Amino acid sequence: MPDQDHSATSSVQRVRGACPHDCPDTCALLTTVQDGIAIKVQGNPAHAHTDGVLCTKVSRYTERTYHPERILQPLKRSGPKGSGQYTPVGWDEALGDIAARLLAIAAHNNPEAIVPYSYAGTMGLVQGESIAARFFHTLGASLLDRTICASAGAEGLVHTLGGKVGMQVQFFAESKLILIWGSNSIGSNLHFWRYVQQAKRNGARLVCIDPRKTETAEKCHEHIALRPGTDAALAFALMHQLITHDWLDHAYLAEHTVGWPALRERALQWPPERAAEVCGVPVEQIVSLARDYGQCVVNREPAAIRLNYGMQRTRGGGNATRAVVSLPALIGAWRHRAGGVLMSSSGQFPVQRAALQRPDLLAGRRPRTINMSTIGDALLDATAPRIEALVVYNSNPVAVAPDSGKVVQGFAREDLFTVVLEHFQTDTADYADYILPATTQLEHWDVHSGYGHTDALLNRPAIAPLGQSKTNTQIFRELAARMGLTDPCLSESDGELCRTAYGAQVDFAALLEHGFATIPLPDAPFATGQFPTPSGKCEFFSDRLAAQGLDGLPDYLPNYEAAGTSKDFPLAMISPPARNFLNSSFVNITSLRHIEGEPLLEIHADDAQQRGITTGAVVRIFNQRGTYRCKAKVSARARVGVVNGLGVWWRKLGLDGSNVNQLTSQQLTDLGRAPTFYDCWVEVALDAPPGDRENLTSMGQGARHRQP
Ligand SMILES: Nc1nc2c(c(=O)[nH]1)N[C@H]1C(S)=C(S)[C@@H](COP(=O)(O)OP(=O)(O)OC[C@H]3O[C@@H](n4cnc5c(=O)[nH]c(N)nc54)[C@H](O)[C@@H]3O)O[C@H]1N2
Ligand SMILES: Nc1nc2c(c(=O)[nH]1)N[C@H]1C(S)=C(S)[C@@H](COP(=O)(O)OP(=O)(O)OC[C@H]3O[C@@H](n4cnc5c(=O)[nH]c(N)nc54)[C@H](O)[C@@H]3O)O[C@H]1N2
Ligand code: SF4
Ligand SMILES: [Mo]
Repeated sequence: MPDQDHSATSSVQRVRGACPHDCPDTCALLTTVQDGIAIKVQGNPAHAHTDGVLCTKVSRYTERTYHPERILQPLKRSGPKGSGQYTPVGWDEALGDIAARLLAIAAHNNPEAIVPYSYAGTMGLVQGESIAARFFHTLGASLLDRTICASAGAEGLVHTLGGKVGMQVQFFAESKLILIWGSNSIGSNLHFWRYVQQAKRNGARLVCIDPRKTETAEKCHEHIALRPGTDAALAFALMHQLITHDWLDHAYLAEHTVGWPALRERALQWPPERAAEVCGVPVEQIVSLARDYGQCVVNREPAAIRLNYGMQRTRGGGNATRAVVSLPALIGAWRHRAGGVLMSSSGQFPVQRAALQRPDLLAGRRPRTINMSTIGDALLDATAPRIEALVVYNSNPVAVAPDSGKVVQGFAREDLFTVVLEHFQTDTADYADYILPATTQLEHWDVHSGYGHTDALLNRPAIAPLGQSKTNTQIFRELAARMGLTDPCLSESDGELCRTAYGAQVDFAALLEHGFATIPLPDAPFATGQFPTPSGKCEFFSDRLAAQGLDGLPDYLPNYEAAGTSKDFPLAMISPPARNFLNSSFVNITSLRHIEGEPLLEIHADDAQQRGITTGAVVRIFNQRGTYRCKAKVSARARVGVVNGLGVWWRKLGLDGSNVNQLTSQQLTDLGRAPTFYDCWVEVALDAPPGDRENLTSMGQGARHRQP
């Protein structure tokens, strides 16, 4: 397989690929290429989950790929950090200088002073952590704890079900009751929503559990608008009702679970009235949901839960996940292929991570680990070895990491050497010493796993790399060579890496031929237990957690910054993703940004009225960490006491050059060391009434020089 197959012919070709974005759907793409130019990106109809359909974002992929602001040559900083001023330089100069700087830091200080920072800009196994990981492991650089999205929920899953495992997504179409819990499926998991519609047509009842009245909540039969971070309380109240009405599968509990007597005891402390108080929802809603769920065991009908990461971004996110994913075992829902729970399927892929990333290259060294979710504090920490160099790829931390006041202050350090591999001059790239032009998914090979279905995918390049862009892998290969790192694994080609990703576990010939391959799995994986836990059972009580000195049972842990507990900051703020962006990706795509409009704060009419706020007014949202200004929208999407700051906008496209993360904190979750984006108290005040142009300076101008 050639490394880069840029066969530009005059004919029209259709090239099979995979969507690289951090989305549970991992769609199969078909790119139409004419004379070497990608003219259309569509869904591959041969792939059942994709079904020929893509979301609006990726349907416009050519607009992103050929965007006039794409970075197509290496850039060297020519102004102060954060100014966004750069001069083009050749690859030779850029890589030569970066290699020399990194070598000097490694030699004079400590290789641990060098820190990689990456996440899921591409979810590709090759353009993600392959050569990059080998490079940093060879150097002995600091390790990165990649916690920014899902690690609280992941730990919750691991300590209950045994891994990131669950129902097969397509069987939701056969469920009779579907709880969509902490997820805006229509916005962020569109292909799952197709299965839900099928189920609905077959008479299924749909319940959405979400503080925000999302477009998904509107289309369900019932919406439970609980306070952020109170999901465990709701789960315990459901258990309470299942127990007191004896809507239980006693045989399943006896044979396939651990710790039922103890969990039962704890759940009995949660009568619905107590949970209603904590969650801020009517007690009848809880009782009726419990009845619906309980009837499924009585009638032997499948009940399914689509849990998603929206509910684990608060202090108790890990415990809440444990409580919710315990529910199916109480009613024996796992006996049905259309019953159980799905949070993430990623643990079901046989990815050969060690072969790809080669942790053995550490050769006995144990570098420290930096948590990506507290990068602000880490950059400002003066303890040796101070972070001296940061190499950022597949991520935009200045926009997406919490407590951005601190993040920006850290990135602005004059003594920090920062390299950013990017497609665009993001908020993070504005602080780079060098910006290196990376290829997009249309320009490189990759292999994909996913977290919302269980098909492996292959991505073929559709077009040649634009301008002087290079693949992430190629950039790290060349950097390694210039730094005198000679292990042959540092020069493996993308073709070899694609084959390494699954080794013999997935038929590579099938990937080449069809573009995807389904991982063989049982229809109802836990119908007879066989959970991948140490006990082989669903672990309500986890000995592994108890051994760490933690509670072996799930519990309800109130938010650090619970709604209504602070006199100064009486409102809770959540900041869920916008439908037409993907985290901070696509914010610079004009047609998509026009659909989203501008950064908005949704606020309930009662909360707005108390503060003299009307739709279109500019508001100040503030807490102990800072202030962020945007326009308000008085909206029934917001519940009383909770405001919604939508989307991860680029800071430089917001008023005053900031975004919602100016307000979020670096406090971490109970399990998984993850951020608590949706555990954030604020106050909101009127800044300027609607139409006051004077207060709308700098919208879209990029007040990019502003420091915290
Ligand atoms: N269009 C689009 N799709 C995306 C993304 C995107 O930015 N845009 N992001 C991608 C990424 S990185 C991820 S991780 C996934 C996330 O996918 P999901 O986890 O499904 O996340 P969202 O759809 O954002 O749903 C989060 C929902 O949780 C709600 N929520 C907030 N706090 C709580 C809470 O305490 N309890 C409950 N029950 N609900 C709460 C929010 O209001 C929101 O509607 O989506 C991916 N897909
Ligand atoms: N307030 C708040 N903050 C949040 C969230 C929230 O809900 N609320 N969501 C959080 C979540 S769930 C996540 S996952 C994180 C996401 O945070 P990130 O993983 O940082 O995701 P993006 O913001 O999409 O930034 C990815 C960047 O990678 C670049 N990229 C894409 N492909 C490639 C490639 O092949 N090579 C290189 N070199 N670069 C590439 C893109 O251009 C983009 O700028 O944000 C988190 N931040
Ligand atoms: S972002 Fe999600 S829905 Fe859109 S094309 Fe990619 S995988 Fe499919
Ligand atoms: Mo995420």
